[in-house]
Amino acid sequence: MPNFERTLITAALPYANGPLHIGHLAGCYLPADLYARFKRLDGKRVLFICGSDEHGVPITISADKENVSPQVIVDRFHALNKTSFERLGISFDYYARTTSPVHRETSQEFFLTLYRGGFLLPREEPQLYDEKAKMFLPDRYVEGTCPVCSNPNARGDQCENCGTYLNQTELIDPRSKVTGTKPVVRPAKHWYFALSRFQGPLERYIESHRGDWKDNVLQAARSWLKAGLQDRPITRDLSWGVPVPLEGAEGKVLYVWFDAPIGYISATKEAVPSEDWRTWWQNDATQWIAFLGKDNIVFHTILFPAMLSAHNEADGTHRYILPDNVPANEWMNLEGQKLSKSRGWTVELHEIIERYPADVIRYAFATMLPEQKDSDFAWKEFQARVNNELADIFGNFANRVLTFAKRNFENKIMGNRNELDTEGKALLSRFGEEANGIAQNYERFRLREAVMGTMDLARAANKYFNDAAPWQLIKEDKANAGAVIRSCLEALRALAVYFEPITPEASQKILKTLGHSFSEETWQNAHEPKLHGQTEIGDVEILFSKIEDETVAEEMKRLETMAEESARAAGNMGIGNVPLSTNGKISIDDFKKIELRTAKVLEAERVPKSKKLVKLQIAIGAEQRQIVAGIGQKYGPDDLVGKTIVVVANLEPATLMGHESNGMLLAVNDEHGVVALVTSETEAASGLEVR
Ligand code: B3M
Ligand code: ZN
Repeated sequence: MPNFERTLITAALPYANGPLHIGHLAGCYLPADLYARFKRLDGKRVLFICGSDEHGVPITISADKENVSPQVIVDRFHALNKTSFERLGISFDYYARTTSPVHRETSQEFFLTLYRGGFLLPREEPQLYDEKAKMFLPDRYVEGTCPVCSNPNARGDQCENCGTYLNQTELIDPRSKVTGTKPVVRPAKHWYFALSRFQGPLERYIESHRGDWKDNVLQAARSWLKAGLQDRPITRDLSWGVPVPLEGAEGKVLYVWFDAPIGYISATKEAVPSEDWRTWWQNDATQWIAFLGKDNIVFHTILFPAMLSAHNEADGTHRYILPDNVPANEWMNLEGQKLSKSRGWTVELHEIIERYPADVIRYAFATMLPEQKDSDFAWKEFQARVNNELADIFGNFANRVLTFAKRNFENKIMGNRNELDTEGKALLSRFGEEANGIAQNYERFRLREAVMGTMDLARAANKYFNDAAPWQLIKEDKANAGAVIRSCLEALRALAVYFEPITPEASQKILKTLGHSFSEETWQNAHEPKLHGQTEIGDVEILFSKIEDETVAEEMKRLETMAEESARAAGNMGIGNVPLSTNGKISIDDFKKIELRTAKVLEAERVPKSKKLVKLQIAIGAEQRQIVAGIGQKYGPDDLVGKTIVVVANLEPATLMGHESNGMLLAVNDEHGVVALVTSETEAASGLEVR
């Protein structure tokens, strides 16, 4: 590996249009932070940059929904996400915003350099236009059927089902998300980036990393290259964004994927004084590691490298570096299902940090990173990791050693740094060797393994304490017991260093208790004894509390409730306590749109892992179908089979905790939930109309 003088670490700039969730943490921000903290301990100069991506259609769509300006949205979520990161101990050196003046200027300059270099060309191309709203539709304002996989809800820029990147005019049966009407095709003028010219250079760039990049990243980049690079429009008809700095481009802004990555550069300008930003971006002795989630891979391995290369050709004096590595992760699922905000199947960062200490979250997630393939987050596993590893191994070792030293050696660190017993010395030199292996895992972005390896060191320390049995030894030979405890205290100090990337708060606490500071510590010298004899040992706190079974049950219940509420809000399972409508009266014709019918319950079973959901097979006349209802706290399967209930028969299907529901049963609710089913008074046949 070349000898770099400094490491620039970027983490994808999250859209400031909603709260971040655990998938973001595991996919990008925790790995980036583990790596940044490791590099700092390894004595490297590090600049760790992130910030809010405050442009783009996801933000204008959120603003439209709430009927507020985009600024209101980005102010809210920039603050929320920045605070979540701080509370989780994500150690960004700078957290920027792409609405800043420096960013606007930097991206306009970048655009103009490419424009003058002949890399941006105007073109008139057919685009979808909403005649009712009188506007051209940016990609995410259009939905339609995917030409590749026939998913009926593909977006104008990408089909989320098969992952294909689309041109909006390729959508079959497009619909405008603004008015719901079918848009027409009209020519629109935009500037196109000459991406196709970089096919060869990018192929060589990607293949030059075949030995050091992760397979998933190489594959994503190669599949784009294989399809052949096309010139891409990089301007949009929108009012929110960085204005295109050309005459005749009024009302147009830079495409968010053009300005967002430039955000790393403008953030650096804001983070470091004057011209220093160039040493981070335009110096071959800088190593740049770009952390991001799976869906951002092509933008960081193809589009942005091409933009930087174009800038290099156009500028001539200054040369930008390209990413040295892009260690993107796969997805993290939640309790066996895809994370989904709209389905309420999510755990948001600002919430989880209210309930658990940062270190506990960091450790547990670090053991479950989706590095090679998708991983699954389960609350039971969270509990097991925290209780059986973090608390029982690392926490327990710290507690036993400190308590023993305080009790038996007058509250002080005994002896001096040369007075270790033989096994204690062996333990520390083993630490030194294994730390090299762990460092290699960090460098190769095998962070899960690095974390497991670190926990193994704590395991070895515990074993050493058990084998040495100082509580026995002290009865016979106090000096020898002192040497054992001195070894344990040095091992604890070293563990605090090795665990710092994972559990920074606990590591600080341990060193403070030992009257020691990080300034004397590096990854390489952590195994060398350093504690000063006679130092007073501070108060001993329990480092990690265990997670109770009830807490896990509460988390599961919270998930279920959220999933049900989301389904209800989406109008698919109208069980709830809704105030009576006062003004929003509907006509009899409106009411007739709702098809209510009697149905016979044929079979019923509880949905696994859910207290509330019951899955029913029902007959509506000759037709048989499945519905899922949130009535499980009042009704069990046996109460239901054979009943004649009333269902909304013409409701769009919905999926609840992975089970399809084809209709909704009617039930009486109070504020605690369901109190009674609506049934037919006589044993009516099923399929009859209810009105
Ligand atoms: N905001 C996409 C995302 O949040 C985008 C990343 C920009 S990184 C330059 O997934
Ligand atoms: Zn598709």
